[in-house]
Amino acid sequence: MLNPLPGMPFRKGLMTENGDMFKSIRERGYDARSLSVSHLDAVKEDVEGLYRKGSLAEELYREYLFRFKYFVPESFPEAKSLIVVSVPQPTCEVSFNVRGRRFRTIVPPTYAKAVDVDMEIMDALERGDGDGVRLMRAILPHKTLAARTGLVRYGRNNITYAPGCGSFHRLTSFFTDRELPDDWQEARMMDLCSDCDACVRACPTRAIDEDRFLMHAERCITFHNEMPSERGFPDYVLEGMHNAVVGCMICQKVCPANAKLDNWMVHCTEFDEDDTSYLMKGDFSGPRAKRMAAMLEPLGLELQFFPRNLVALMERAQRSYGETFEHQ
Ligand code: B12
Ligand code: SF4
Ligand code: SF4
Repeated sequence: MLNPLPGMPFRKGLMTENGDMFKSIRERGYDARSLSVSHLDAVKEDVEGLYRKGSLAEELYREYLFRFKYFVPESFPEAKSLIVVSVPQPTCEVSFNVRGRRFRTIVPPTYAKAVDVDMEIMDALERGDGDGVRLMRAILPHKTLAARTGLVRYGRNNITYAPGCGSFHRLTSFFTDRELPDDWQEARMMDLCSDCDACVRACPTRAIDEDRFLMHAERCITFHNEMPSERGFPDYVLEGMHNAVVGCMICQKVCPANAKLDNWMVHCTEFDEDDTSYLMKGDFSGPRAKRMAAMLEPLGLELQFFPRNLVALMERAQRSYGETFEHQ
């Protein structure tokens, strides 16, 4: 899910009369906060301190967390602040076709259009600033930054929640040469979680722990279905647990803070019989692979998730619903 934009150049801002950098962001229904780069060591300690204590699984750290860069980029020594942005996103419905039947499933919020969203935010920030602001995407733990600025609060499921869109939002962060308000504060949990344990009970792999706030991310279905297909699933990820082409929505679906968002879904893509059978075969050599990868990319999907994730979903659907494939 780390999706840096390699080589993204600095971009010059546009001139406008309005100096409010976040105005254009908020007009789009997004929200943003800022913090001083002087907190980067503390952000590092928030994550690395847990690693040193042995609370983060080695594999999780190796796959995702070692990549964070908790310093002002060498190529951007003028960076003074960090901006963290929350972008509401719906669930994406996708359909596959098998033997004359349509199989409907989902891609959870935040996978689709990651690169487009970052570009759009940079444009909006430039427009809002109106005075040649410089921006560079930050390779940092966005939830930590967002919670540490009060932009979001953590749920017990370790996902963050923003006002108005619950957990259905993507996070992204940028370095900037602007001196912006320093919103630094303690990370907080949602009030609702004090009397609730719905996600703890619902998580099928027991990744969310009753006794400690930090989840066991290495047990999360998402951790396994984001890995290359040839890895398969561990014994405790059972057939009936799969519920999305990638990721998992169970702990967000049961959450009362998302009650009004459960049906926030847009239809994104349909794969015809030919495409579906290509994905199910899992032989991605040859020129067709490139075309298929391009078709998957806007959804945030990768060829390496196939055929494993689709096979697992279809097996579940067949078992639960017979041959109808009317899933989700
Ligand atoms: C690694 C990673 C994963 C891993 C590990 C998940 C995890 N919980 O860390 C896996 C592959 C499992 C994963 C799964 C998912 N991910 Co992910 N993932 C990331 C990534 C790359 C880094 C996350 C990270 O920093 N983890 C390290 C841990 C230590 O950080 P943390 O979870 O924030 O933990 C903090 C708290 O526990 C806090 N803390 C400790 N004790 C206490 C006590 C209290 C009371 C409080 C308040 C806080 C607190 O301290 C920790 C450090 O700050 C980010 C992208 C990015 N660049 O940030 C996306 C990201 C976090 N993922 C995201 C999403 C959407 C998901 C999924 C929901 C996708 C899906 N539908 O399946 C699932 C959710 C699983 C879950 N229940 O968390 C979004 C989250 C958006 C949001 N609304 O919050 C992100 C930000 C991607 C994005 N650009 O939007 N992900
Ligand atoms: S399900 Fe309950 S405990 Fe879990 S995040 Fe939502 S409100 Fe908090
Ligand atoms: S995303 Fe699924 S597997 Fe991961 S913690 Fe939530 S319910 Fe558990």
